[in-house]
Parts: sequence; structure tokens; C-alpha cells
Amino acid sequence: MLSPRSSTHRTVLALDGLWDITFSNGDSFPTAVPGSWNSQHPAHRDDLDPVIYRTSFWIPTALSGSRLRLWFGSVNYEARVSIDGAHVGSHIGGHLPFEFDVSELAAGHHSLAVGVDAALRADRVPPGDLPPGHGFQAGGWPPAAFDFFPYGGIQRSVLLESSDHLAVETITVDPLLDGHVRLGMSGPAAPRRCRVIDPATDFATDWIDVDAEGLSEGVAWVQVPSPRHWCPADPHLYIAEIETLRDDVVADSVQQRFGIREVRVNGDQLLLNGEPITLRGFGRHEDAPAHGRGASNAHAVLDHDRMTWCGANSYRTTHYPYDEAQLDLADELGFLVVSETPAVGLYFVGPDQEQRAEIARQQLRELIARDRRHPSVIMWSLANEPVSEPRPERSLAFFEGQHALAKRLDPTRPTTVAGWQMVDEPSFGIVDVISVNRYFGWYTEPGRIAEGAAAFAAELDSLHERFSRPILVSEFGADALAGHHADPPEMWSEEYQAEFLSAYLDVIDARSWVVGAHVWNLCDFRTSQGITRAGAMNHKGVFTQDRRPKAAAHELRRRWKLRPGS
Ligand code: ADA
Repeated sequence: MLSPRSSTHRTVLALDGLWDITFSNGDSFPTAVPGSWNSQHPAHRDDLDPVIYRTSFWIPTALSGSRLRLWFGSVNYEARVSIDGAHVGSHIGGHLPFEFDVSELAAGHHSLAVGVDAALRADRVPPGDLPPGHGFQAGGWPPAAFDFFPYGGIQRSVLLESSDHLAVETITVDPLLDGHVRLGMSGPAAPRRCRVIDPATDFATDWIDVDAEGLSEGVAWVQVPSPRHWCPADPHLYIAEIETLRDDVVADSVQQRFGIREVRVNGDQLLLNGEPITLRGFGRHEDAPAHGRGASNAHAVLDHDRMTWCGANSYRTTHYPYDEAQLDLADELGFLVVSETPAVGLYFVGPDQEQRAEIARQQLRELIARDRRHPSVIMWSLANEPVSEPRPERSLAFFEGQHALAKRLDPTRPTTVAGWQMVDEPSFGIVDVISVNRYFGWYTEPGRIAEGAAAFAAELDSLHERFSRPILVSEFGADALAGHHADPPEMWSEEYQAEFLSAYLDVIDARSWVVGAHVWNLCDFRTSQGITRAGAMNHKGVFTQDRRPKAAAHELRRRWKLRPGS
């Protein structure tokens, strides 16, 4: 599914702005879209019951009769959409786009209502409100089986796109390092042609007719001369342009950016364009005051700036797909992104397993369909911290299926699963890269950084011995209350957090087969209330929630930016 975009033959109307929201108790207020209602309406902070969003929009006379699609960037968690009182459709699952064809709408003024249900349930992904003894639930409120606040809302843009009825509907771009680019496309059967443009030089290849023979699927190969390979040092982007013809007249034109690069695993190394790469960066969250999880280009720009300030080149989209504008930024700035599904807190006992598995499969398909075009996306994370015990064989079977599905949909990228410290992750023998979330010296060996680092080193060496494939340390960190200091360092102080990260990075830097280090977390972020989350916040950020650096951020900048490799 192509995200809506303007062109010479396409028009996009944004329905973002102030809508009305009505809560289950009848309260009704203006509310911002995109946004989360929990962070805009404090009286409803912990309210996850179904709400109804309402707005209205115009269809101009000039656009009536065209192909009209109503597109949602993300609604968390379940959306039911109606226009002028008539049901249009529904979608289950947050953080990924969905759309409806509304071409039958006449020119004029229309009402739009979206019912949103954000309830935490065991048959959802991510799950919550688990039956006792099922999965892992930290006991917080609201009862999420994951460690971030379960914001609800229309959390990304709502767009109405007008195009010709013959317009292309999907595009895949698969470039080879030698400059051969495979352009795949689907949509109503029609003659199409395509070319590649280099915006840096205004060079354009000749138009290539798409071999479709009246089929809905078409393929063309375009040769880019002397290709510039996309990489962090030179994140060069090309543009694929596709035109659709009706009676030899252009009826649709659409452009798609892409990068020419290759990522693959070779033994215990991760290669980008044939050269070993090291990922330095963070786990993150889409989280900010007032916005909650609502998309914010300003926060995306600021967070990429802060990661660059630290000398980072990478992040994982923990623990759900991020707004696509973040990936567009990563494409332009040369970040290396591990794109993660919303499958955090999966478990494999109880009556709802098949529902969760089916939703997780749908989410992986939607994630790859949306993100495979981004050169910055170098790996698919199939899950974060699955609770594989007490039925590891079920967990293994599930991830064998997810790994195979990912390879079928996109054979060009490695897969990973981020395992937690408590258990032996069965899928580590399946995925291409092993990701480990480790907190020795925090949750275990509390107050003892040296002991924690030694335990961390011993387990890393054991994992490498057993699996001999690349290892990404996908999480490591310590909570620090900004402004709290101690000498000698003690837990929750800025000094302890900085020393903890430094000790782990010494262990990591000494092992060439550790292909990356993602600090947990870039920023402090909101969680459910709980006895281990002061102020309902996870304080493992190296920046505060309003993006102010703690001592740990300066330590990372020293190691990664000012004196890299020191
Ligand atoms: C886990 C989890 C993170 C966060 C972290 C922590 O590894 O993946 O989301 O909860 O622990 O801060 O404890």
C-alpha cells in the first residue's frame, strides 16, 4: 500500500487538526489529531474504554468521480470508521497504516466518525490484562504486559487522496549494488512506464515500458549508471518515477525514493555493501508530553539530532513500528534502523494463543509492506522479549513461521528477536542476528557494576560459542533521576548510569562479533504506574523526557563522537 502523496496527477487532503472526542462517560472535548487522548485529557489519562472521534470534511467538485482513498497512519488499538453515519470498515492493531476506498462519495460536506478501543486484552498484540500466571505482567496500572504507557488514539495523520482510477497501488523497489533496479508494481491493468531520477544531478534514465500485458502486476528493470551506494556516510537517495497511461495520455504519476545498498550476514559479521558495520545507538519510544504517542515531526527531528549529537548511527523502533516520517528522516540522515513489530510480551499458554499469533502475522505482513522501501531499515525484529517458558516448543514453532514469512516477503534483510535476560530464547537458533536485552548490574547484581559487566561478558561469550552468528546488544541501561548525583556512584544517580554504560561498552568494544550496542533508552518515557517506575516513568533515558542530556549522554558523546573508539 502506497502512503498517500501529491504529484502532478494526485491530490492529498489532510484531515488532521482539532476533532471532537466523546468518552464512554459522555465527556466530550475538542482533541488534537494526530495525538493520544490520555496525554491531552488528564481526567481520562488511564481511561482505555472505547471513545468516538468526530470531524467533517469537504470533497471538492474537482475531485468527485476520482479514486478516493481514506488513509489512517495509525489508530491504537481497534478502529471502526463510518462516514455520514454509514459503516465504512474497521482495523485491528496500532502503529501501522490502513485505508478504505471511498470513491463513491459525492462532492460536498461529509461527517467522519471513528470509534477507537484501546482496551488491554490477552487476545491482542501487544497483550495486557493477562490471566494470573500467564505471560509476564509487571503489576502496573493500567495493566499492560509491556513497559510503556498504552496510549490510545488516532495517533498519526488521516489523509484523503484523490487519483485516477488506473493509478498504481503498490510499488516495490529492489536495487542491486551494480545499479540494476527491479521495479515491481500492481494496480488496475494499464500501460505503464518507469524511470529512475538522480535528484543530485537531475540525471534520469530513459523511460522503460513495464512488462504487464494487461496484468495487474508489472515488473521492469532499470539500470542506474555508476550507482552511489546508500550508507551512513553517504545516504544517497534516488527517485523511482512511474507513469500510468490511458490512450497514450498520462493518467497517473507517482514517485518513490529509494537507496541502493545491500545488507547481509556473513558468519558472525553484519555487512553493509560488503563491509562490516557496527550499530551504535538506542532503543527509543514515540513518547512526549501532551503528544503521548502522537506523531510529531518536531520530536522526530529533535530525536535524530540528539542521537547524532551522541555520535549514534542506529536505533531499533522499540516496541512497535514508528511513524514513517521517522524512517524518511533516517533515510536522509543515514541511520541504520532495526524495524520492530508490535509483538512485545507475547506468550504461548492459555486460550488466546492463535488470536495473538494471527494478529502478529498480520502485523509482520503490514510492517514489511510499509517499510521495505526504506534503505535505512536493515533488519526486521520479529518480537521483543517473548515469554517462551513454560512452552518453548510453541514459541519456537511460532518464530519459525515468522522468520519464514519475513524471508518470503523480503529475502533481502536479516531477522532478529530480542530476548530477555531471564530465559534461553528458543528462536536464537532460527533468526539471522541474536539480540539481547541485558541488565546485569541493575536487575541482578544491583549496585555492583563490575560484577554485572563480568556476568554480561561471560554470557555474551557463551552465546557466541553456541550460536556463532552476529549479536546485537539491543538493550542495556540503568535508571537515573536527572539531577541526582552520588560519589561513589549509586543506583538511580547519573554517575551510576554513565559508569554502567561505559562498563558495558568496554565489554562490547572488545568483541568484534558484537555488531551493535543500543542503549536503553534515548529518552525517559511514560509507563504504567508501578513500584519500580517513579512518577510512572522509565528513567533509563540518557536524555530526560524533554530531551535534556544527563551525564550518560555526555559519556556516549565522548566515546562515540568526540573520541570514537577510545
Ligand atoms: C526490557 C524491555 C524494555 C524495558 C526495559 C527496562 O528489556 O524490553 O521495554 O522495559 O526492560 O527498562 O526494564
